[in-house]
Amino acid sequence: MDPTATLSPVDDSSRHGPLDDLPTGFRWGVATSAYQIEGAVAEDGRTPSIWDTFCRVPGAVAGGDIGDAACDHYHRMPEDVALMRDLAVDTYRFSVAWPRVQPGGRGPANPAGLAFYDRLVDELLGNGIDPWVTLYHWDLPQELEDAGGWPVRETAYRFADYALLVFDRLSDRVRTWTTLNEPWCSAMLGYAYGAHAPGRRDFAASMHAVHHLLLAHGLATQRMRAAAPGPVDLGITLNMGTAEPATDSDLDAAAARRSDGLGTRLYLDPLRRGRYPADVLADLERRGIRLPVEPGDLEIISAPIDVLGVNYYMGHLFSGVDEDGRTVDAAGNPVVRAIPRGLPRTAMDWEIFPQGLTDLLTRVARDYPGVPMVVTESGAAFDDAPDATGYVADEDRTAYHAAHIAAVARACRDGADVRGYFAWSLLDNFEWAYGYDKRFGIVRVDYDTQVRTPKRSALWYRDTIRRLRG
Ligand code: IFM
Repeated sequence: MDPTATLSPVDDSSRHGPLDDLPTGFRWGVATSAYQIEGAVAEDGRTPSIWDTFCRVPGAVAGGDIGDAACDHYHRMPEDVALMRDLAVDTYRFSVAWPRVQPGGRGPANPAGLAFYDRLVDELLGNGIDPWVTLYHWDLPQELEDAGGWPVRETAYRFADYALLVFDRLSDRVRTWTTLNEPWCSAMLGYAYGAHAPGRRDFAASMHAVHHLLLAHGLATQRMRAAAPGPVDLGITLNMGTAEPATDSDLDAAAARRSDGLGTRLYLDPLRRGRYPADVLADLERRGIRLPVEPGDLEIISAPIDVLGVNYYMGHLFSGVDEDGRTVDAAGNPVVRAIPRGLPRTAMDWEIFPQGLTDLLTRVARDYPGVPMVVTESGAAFDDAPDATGYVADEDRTAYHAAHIAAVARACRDGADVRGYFAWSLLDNFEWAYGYDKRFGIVRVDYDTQVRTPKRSALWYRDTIRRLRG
């Protein structure tokens, strides 16, 4: 199929509910991250990140996949920007690779590394696309992990220095800055569960990482605000879901509270209220863990932000009882078990629950008012079946985006201030520990040839954007 062909517009109003409630000026974007697409890991002075190291650990990543080439975006950037222009998106959310810009995580900027992002920003602006920078999407310089990583306070100060190097170079052209992407993943998947780089399994260390990630955000935010040459929008992106009790039992209510506490309130409370949630601190205390908070930290962490990025993929019901009827696990901690709703699932085995996005956005608007939100990631992996030309008629992914955009519109109707939706992801890419097998892109990447082919979801997204823009 000719990928430039116009599809007949999908009638969202009958299929998924009205989109009229999306506000004027709503941003339509696509998102990626550096390690997942760039490749060129040893070029122009870039040094290894924790993901370069982790990928070499036998069994850490499915299929032994590595990010050395990824989507070769580093060499194909103008082609990828042209693709975005053809898809009619107005915003591109990308991340900057710390070890490309500041090899080793300390000292001066690497001019060749910064120059890549300089060219990217110019290319975007030249094509009428607004650049949206994420400063950290999980690629910590390996040297900083060797010095202790996020569980160590010093890493927060190193991040603030790095942030300023990028900000000084790009803030004359970039208005919107996200400090961290999904600090929950950095802390929990990286330091508690060992599923992501650096692959540690130490719950206490992960809680220290939470505090230092938030401190890093606050320090960088303060310094960027002070250095801003003009108006800027500063913020952070959190991955959040919904957590509801599976039944009205006290045990299930406690399980939902614990999940919500560690997944959402542990981040939003200090960021927006300047304090950690008392129930979470008490739970941690019972496990002998204290957050390493020093005087003044919470004022820094709660520095005002201009936008909150929301990444949503799923919502859960929780039970406080395991399959065998136990209420505490082998380590003596209360059971927190996700209970399936019986909904259709993506290739990640994640339940598809668009209403959860409405619920999440309205909840955040209610409990943490005063800051606009943008859905900085929403998307799904499916087992794509390309035709002979590489085209994927991904009705499943198209329906996923349509349903989640409609969910955003419902949240806006219910009073949430949501100002954009970014599809995750522009391209099929390196899906971390799942390797290249899980494809989230609205554009297919043939990893043998690096040919990009817009899927049906991309064409639908383009047509929807054009139609809603009027
Ligand atoms: O691919 C990731 C992305 O890097 C962060 N948010 C979730 C996506 C899908 O797992």
